[in-house]
Amino acid sequence: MVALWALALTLAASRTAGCSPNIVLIFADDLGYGDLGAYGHPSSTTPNLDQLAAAGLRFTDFYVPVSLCTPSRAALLTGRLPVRMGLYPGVLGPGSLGGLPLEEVTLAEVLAARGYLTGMAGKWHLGVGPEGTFLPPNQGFHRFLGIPYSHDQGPCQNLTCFPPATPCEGICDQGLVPVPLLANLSVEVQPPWLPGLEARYLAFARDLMADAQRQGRPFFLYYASHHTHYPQFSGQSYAGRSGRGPFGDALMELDAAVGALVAAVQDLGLLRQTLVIFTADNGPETMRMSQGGCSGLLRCGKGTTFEGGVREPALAFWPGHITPGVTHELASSLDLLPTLAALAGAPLPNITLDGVDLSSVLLSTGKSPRQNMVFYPAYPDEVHGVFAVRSGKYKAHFFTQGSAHSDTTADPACHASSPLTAHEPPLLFDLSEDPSENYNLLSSEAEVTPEALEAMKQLQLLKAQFDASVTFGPSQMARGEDPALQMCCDLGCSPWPTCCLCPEPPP
Ligand code: CSN
Ligand code: MG
Repeated sequence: MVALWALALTLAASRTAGCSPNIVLIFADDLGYGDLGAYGHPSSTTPNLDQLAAAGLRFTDFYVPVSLCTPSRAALLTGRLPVRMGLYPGVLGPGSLGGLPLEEVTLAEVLAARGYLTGMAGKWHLGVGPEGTFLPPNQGFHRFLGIPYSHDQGPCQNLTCFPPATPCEGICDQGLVPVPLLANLSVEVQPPWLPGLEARYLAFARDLMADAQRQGRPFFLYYASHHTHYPQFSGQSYAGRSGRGPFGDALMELDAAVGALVAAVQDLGLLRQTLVIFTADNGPETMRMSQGGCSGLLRCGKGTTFEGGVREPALAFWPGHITPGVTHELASSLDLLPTLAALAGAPLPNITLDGVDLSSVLLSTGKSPRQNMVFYPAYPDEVHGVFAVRSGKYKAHFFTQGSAHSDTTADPACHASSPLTAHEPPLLFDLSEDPSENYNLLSSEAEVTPEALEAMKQLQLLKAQFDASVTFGPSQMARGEDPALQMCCDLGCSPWPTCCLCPEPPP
């Protein structure tokens, strides 16, 4: 055993600078801290993710800055807080005029400039815009196959069950175009049968990897799964098989896709040259009850700044470079751009970044340079600023607000019925002794310690300094919606929008 560890460390130390690793970044949708077997879920079936956790680095304290899809994805791809880019309030819709501003520098742009072949499969949700201005091909991705927003942002009934075209349970938005599957900037199928997506995405991923290898360049694959977002779906091999209902079946198919991606890397002989990262955009949507995912021991879920909304599972797997283990270092999706840029030897964009380089954590050469983490609500404004701040083991909530996304949990503080509340003094939790945020160290019943008072002062100062330093970009959501911007494969057809139908070619 000792010899194996020593070997792993020697390999880590011998990592040659300038040899840019391939990168597979897998991003799950609405998946909570407690959903994976490796994070303690008792009835999930996630053997491939559990294997990545066992053979890679498993983060216990990994955060997204906002517990909602669009802003979380913007943070992931730019290393910047979404308010800086105007990605607030809420999420983008199919007809939104706004999107991820083109002047933002994405991870794909950083890596493409370094010679990577870049591709994205899956859910974008960072805007479509006129002529597809905001789509991935205009944001650094050489190739794109996917749905430009959530699969419930259109009439998705009949799309989620097996066999195709059977009526399914599940609620999705009516009066919008059927969800399109795009290949680069054009509609490939409208609407695609959702349980068939994974096979298409995997074929896309294998082609990207093989083409990059043939061209003698590294690849960056961003694999943004729709699975686990409501309404859940899964292919024939998974429906009813997980032992955890529709959510578990969808998760099981995502898990199998992760296994297939790693197998594809292995088949090309690239395991030691490929860093695989897995995390998710936000915590569980508990308003869907048992179909909404699980935050485990953490409080609340999606739409809130409690731990269940913002703390996510995160795994990093890179045989020969990353020593298997668990890390309690503070880390964030904001850190991926600077970290991956450092590993790839790519220069950082000349712009304010909120992420830090975590390569020392990945390669076990040092501690996390991240000391603090700030959390914005789904509907932020400059008057309230950040709702919560974590520094070391302490987290202070200056404002809390429930969210409909976190309805039905046992704790009313999570629910939409809990209004925006200012806390003076803040709620203060010691997350190492109390990760569930149960025991406010500053409550009137608590015996307030000097350490707690000191932590409170430090966090108050951090909030004040941070809020004063951040400029909100003009809201992209405030640019409004034009239903005519929705992508339609049959331009000029009627009756719009139901006529936007371009079925799959027969098999
Ligand atoms: S999200 O889920 O896109 O994963 O955040 O599918 O906040 O109004 C959120 N929302 C549709 C959704 C709407 C979604 C909203
Ligand atoms: Mg989401």
